[in-house]
Amino acid sequence: STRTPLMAGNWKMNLDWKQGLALVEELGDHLKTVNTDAVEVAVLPPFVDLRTVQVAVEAGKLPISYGAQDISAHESGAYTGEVSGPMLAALGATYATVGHSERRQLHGEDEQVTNAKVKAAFAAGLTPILCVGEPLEERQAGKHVEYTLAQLEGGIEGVSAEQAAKIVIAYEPVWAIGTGEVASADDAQEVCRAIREALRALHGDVVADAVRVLYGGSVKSSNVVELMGKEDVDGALVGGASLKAEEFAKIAGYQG
Ligand code: G2H
Repeated sequence: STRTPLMAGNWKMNLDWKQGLALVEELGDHLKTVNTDAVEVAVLPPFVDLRTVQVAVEAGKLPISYGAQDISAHESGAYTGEVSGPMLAALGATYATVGHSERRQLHGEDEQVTNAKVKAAFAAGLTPILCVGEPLEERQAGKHVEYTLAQLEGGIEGVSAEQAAKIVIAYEPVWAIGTGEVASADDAQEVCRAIREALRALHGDVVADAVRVLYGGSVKSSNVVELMGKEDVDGALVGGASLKAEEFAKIAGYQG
């Protein structure tokens, strides 16, 4: 396909700014052996690390894009503790992660909030990485595709075709997150394909063929090649394995 693969490292609530700086610099070193024209590498640090990452990336001209793990649904004002899209854009961020299952499960973010955050990201010129994926019960009931597509459709409701063409979707089955249990490459392909076909039905071929659909959930250098061999898997959202520079660079360099 013509889609440039994206490997995005979700640091979650790990690494203070000094540790984050060390990781980004080390990652930059390891990426010297990776063809970064053929794969985009991104990190998603905690908010308080973003300024440090910006300075390190600019100073070292590192082939790393970056973004946030969350974004406020609001543009500015009396929203104590929140961080806005314009603030992230001012840091040179490319991405804002929206609707990660940990936000949905642990912070009560529903479909409406997720949709508002997707729109807030676009309004600030950021690319949302919209996370979707089913819990174990839905998978066991054979409802994983239906459940995931409902999250997708709720998440992008009211988004224009022009915006939709830029979005990144991350399929993360909840039962595969941080558990060491990776979905099989065929399972990932099944849902990533269904996501692309749903986008095709909603917004047509141009959008469907442009959007990058990532797989997330216990991705490592040992399973990334098989996942990336699937037609509709355009990259990975990597948690635990993105905290080690050498391992994450190996994931980015999966093409050898
Ligand atoms: C899924 C993933 C990254 P991990 O949450 O978002 O984390 O790779 O640790 O399963």
